[in-house]
Amino acid sequence: MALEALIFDVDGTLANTERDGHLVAFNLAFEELGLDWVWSNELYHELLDVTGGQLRIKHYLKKYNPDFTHDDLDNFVASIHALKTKIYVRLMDEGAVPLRPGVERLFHEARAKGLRLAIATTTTPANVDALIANTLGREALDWFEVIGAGDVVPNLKPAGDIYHWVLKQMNLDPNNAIAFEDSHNGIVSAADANLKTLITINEYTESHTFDGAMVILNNLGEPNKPFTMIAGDSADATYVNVDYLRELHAKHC
Ligand code: XBP
Ligand code: MG
Repeated sequence: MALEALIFDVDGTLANTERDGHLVAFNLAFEELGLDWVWSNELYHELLDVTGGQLRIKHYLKKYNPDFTHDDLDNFVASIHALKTKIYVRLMDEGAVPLRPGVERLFHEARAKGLRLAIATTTTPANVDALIANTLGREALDWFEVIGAGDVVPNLKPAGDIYHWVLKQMNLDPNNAIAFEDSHNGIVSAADANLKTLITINEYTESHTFDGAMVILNNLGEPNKPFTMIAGDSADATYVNVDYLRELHAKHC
């Protein structure tokens, strides 16, 4: 089985968007709407167990603010979330969040070597556009054969729906691809679609379990800034490049 494609999660994998983008945007939206809800970094860490912004707000209300009531909660939460998305896009336009180490380098090399690229995320499509356009340039959106985001599928991660959807759009056998994820929910989702996964952890996910991961790294690394391997076979590589991915793929897929 040859390696043909790389499928990337977005939040926490391409960039640390949760802390510097989503969390900031949620709090600004609450403030703008006159709500006295303030999510601390610690609270957000817990709330991240629930994927999808609207479901996360509902989870927050149920668990941490049970006295709050509203006649039409679904619409109210949808309106908060719409404002949060607007604010998030503005933050990205202001250049709030850079890509994580190695991400841009790997995209360029993978493209040069003919690998197919795709995205599989539970975030809102406008957020993906804003991150990519503001870090790599708007034309980089065309680097991805498929961008699977948000509610194109009924169930968000950890359900496998989004990875199944992306594989179907690409007419791709999971054995010919690698997924890139940062979280437990992410790897569970990818595994449901029979994809092997490379994990780069971050501050919110370093204590997660990643059963079945090919390798767990602190980040993808750069030639002058090696990755730290947290779990996985030792390798000669010090940063993730296409040769290293082919080696991992041959071993695991
Ligand atoms: C991302 C998410 C999203 C974002 C917020 O998970 O769970 O909900 O936190 O974006 P993953 P929205 O990295 O696994 O894709 O508010 O647009 O949902
Ligand atoms: Mg993620």
